[in-house]
Amino acid sequence: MAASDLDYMKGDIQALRKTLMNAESVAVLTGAGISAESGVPTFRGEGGLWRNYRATDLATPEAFERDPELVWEFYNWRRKLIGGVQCNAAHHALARLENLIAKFTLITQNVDGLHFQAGNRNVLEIHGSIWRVRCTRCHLTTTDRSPDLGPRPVCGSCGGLLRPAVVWFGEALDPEILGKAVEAVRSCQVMLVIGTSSIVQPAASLSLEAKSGGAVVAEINLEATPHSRFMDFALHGKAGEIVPRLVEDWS
Ligand code: BJW
Repeated sequence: MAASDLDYMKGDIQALRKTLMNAESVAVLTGAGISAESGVPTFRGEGGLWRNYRATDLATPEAFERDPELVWEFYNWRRKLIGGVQCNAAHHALARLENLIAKFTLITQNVDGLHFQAGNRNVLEIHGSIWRVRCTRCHLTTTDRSPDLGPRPVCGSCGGLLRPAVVWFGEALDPEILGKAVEAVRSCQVMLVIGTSSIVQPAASLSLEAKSGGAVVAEINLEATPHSRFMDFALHGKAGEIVPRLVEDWS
């Protein structure tokens, strides 16, 4: 670990665990890093998807308009990959945390559905879900867990071209879901920010909202992020090792 990363490490696991044990209202924001130990690639950093693929070719509405078959190839590949992985210790620990806290909201940027699979209930999927598809003609959204939808899947209702029901760059997040996320972070006592590079907006700003609302904010990440300096806790390590320790031995 570089000296500059160590500079931003703040607090320790036991102090954060105690802070959580005293909290009645907790919000959590997760990103791709929480699913990395399950075998789901992240977007940025070592092994990240955007190292090998250009986001502008695959995750924008313009890319889909230009070449829907290329975009579907990318999403079918990810559906097969994600469909074969299991939740890891960090997902399971957050499911346990939801049962320990009176008011708990899990906001995820991930589209993999692993938080639901682990047993969390109050989950806001702010970037959508890879397991939902939306018709580009009639806008009907349906759930489909087939591993491969083929190169040009069509709507069972109107025959229009289907697209993944995820949020691409340049698209607005669902205002109702984003509104619930903002409400959760503004009213929480503690916010955990786990496995996100804190680069993509508006998700990245949620921890700043929590901080300005008076919450204790804690980052858990392999490395420092642009937000580490604002955090009350910045714990650097694997989510699958740190998050379970936060929910150990609550009496
Ligand atoms: C571990 C670990 C382990 C690894 N343990 N840690 C303001 C300023 C500048 C730009 C903008 C702005 N506002 C909007 C923008 C534009 C854009 C944006 O933010 N661009 C930035 C790149 C600068 N935002 C948007 O376009 C958004 N839309 C929007 O704002 O619309 C406005 C609008 C209003 C009204 C009308 C129209 C428009 C939409 C953003 C959508 C993002 N979509 C994607 C794809 C989703 C679908 C899919 O999955 O295919 O979402 S991109 C990708 O990035 C994905 C992720 O959810 C998102 C965030 O990535 P995340 O989760 O942080 O992953 P990584 O890989 O970046 O980081 C992983 C982290 O984990 C690293 O830090 C590792 O260290 C760590 N890690 N292993 C712990 N084991």
